[in-house]
Amino acid sequence: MARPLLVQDEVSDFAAAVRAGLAQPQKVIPARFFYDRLGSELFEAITDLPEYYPTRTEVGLLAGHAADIAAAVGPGRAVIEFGSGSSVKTPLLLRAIAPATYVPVDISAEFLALSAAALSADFPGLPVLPVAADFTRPFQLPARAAAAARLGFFPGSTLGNLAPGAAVDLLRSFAATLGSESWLLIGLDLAPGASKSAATLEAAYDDAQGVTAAFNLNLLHRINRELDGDMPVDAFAHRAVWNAGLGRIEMHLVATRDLAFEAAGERFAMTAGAHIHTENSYKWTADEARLLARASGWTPDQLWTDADGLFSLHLWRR
Ligand code: AVI
Repeated sequence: MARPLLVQDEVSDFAAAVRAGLAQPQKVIPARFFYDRLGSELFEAITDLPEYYPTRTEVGLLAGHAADIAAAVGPGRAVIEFGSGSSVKTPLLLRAIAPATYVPVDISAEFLALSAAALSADFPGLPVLPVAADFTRPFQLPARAAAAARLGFFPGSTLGNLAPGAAVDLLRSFAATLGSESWLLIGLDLAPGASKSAATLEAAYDDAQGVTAAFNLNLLHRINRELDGDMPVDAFAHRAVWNAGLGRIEMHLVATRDLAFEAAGERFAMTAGAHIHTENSYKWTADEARLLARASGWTPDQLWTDADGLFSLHLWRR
C-alpha cells in the first residue's frame, strides 16, 4: 500500500485538527489526514493514473540515471530512506548502488515491518535495519549505518506537500540525521515551464476517472466514520487549481449548496461556493530547488529531468 510520510494518524489529533480547521474563516483540513487505509489505497491508485505523471516519470529517471547516481555516490553506502519504501523505486536504487545496508524510516512500525520484509526477500544479502521514528526531527541512525558513508533517499515529491519554510526545516533535519559528508537523493515535481503547462498539472490532480476526487472526498467520509460526523459528502465537489503566485497546486472541497453539519462534536455551516482547503502540492523550478538545498545546508551536485520537463531528481551533498 502506498503511503507518503509526514503522516500522524492519532484520532485525537484528527478530531482537534478538524475542529480547529473548520472553525477558521477559510476552512482547512491538513492533508496528512488523507491517509487512512482507504485513502492510502486511493493514493496508490492515483500513482497509476494516466494523468498522474510524477510516479512513472521519477521511476524513469531513477532507471535511466542509476549508473550516474552509483558513480557519484560510490559503493558501500548506508541508504537511509525517509519513508517505508516503494516497491518499485527502492529496488531500482539499491540494485544500482550496491549499498552496505538499507535503513527505511517510518513513523508506523506496521508499514515498516511489511515493507522491510518484502525488501529483505528481494535482497537476501543486504542488512535491512528499519527505524520507527518521526523523521521530521533528527534521530539517531543504527550504529552500522552511522559507521558507513550515508545516502538519504526521499522520492515521490513528498517534500512538495510542505510550505517552503517547513520544507527547509525538514531538509535541515535530514542533514542533522545524516551528518557531514553525506548525500541526499530527492525527487521534486517541476513547476510549469517551457514544455509543461498548468493544464498538465491540474489534470494530474483532477483525473478523468475521478480517483483524485474520491481521494479528496474520502476526508469527509473519514470524518463521518471516525468523528461522528454527518457531513453531506454528495454536496461537495472536488476542485484542483494551480496557484501561480504561490507556486502550488491546491485541492479544495467546494460546497455546492448551503450546508449545516456536525463534525468532531461541533456544528458548522457553509454557504454555496465556500470551500475547505485540503492540500497544497508545491512545485519547484530547478533553480528554486537549488536555492532550497542551499537554504537548508545542502550543496546541489547533480540534477536529472525528463525530456518533457515534468519532474526532477536532485542529488545534493554536504
Ligand atoms: C503525496 N504527494 C506527493 C502527492 C502529491 O502529488 O502532492 C499527494 C497527492 N494529492 C493528490 N494527488 C496526489
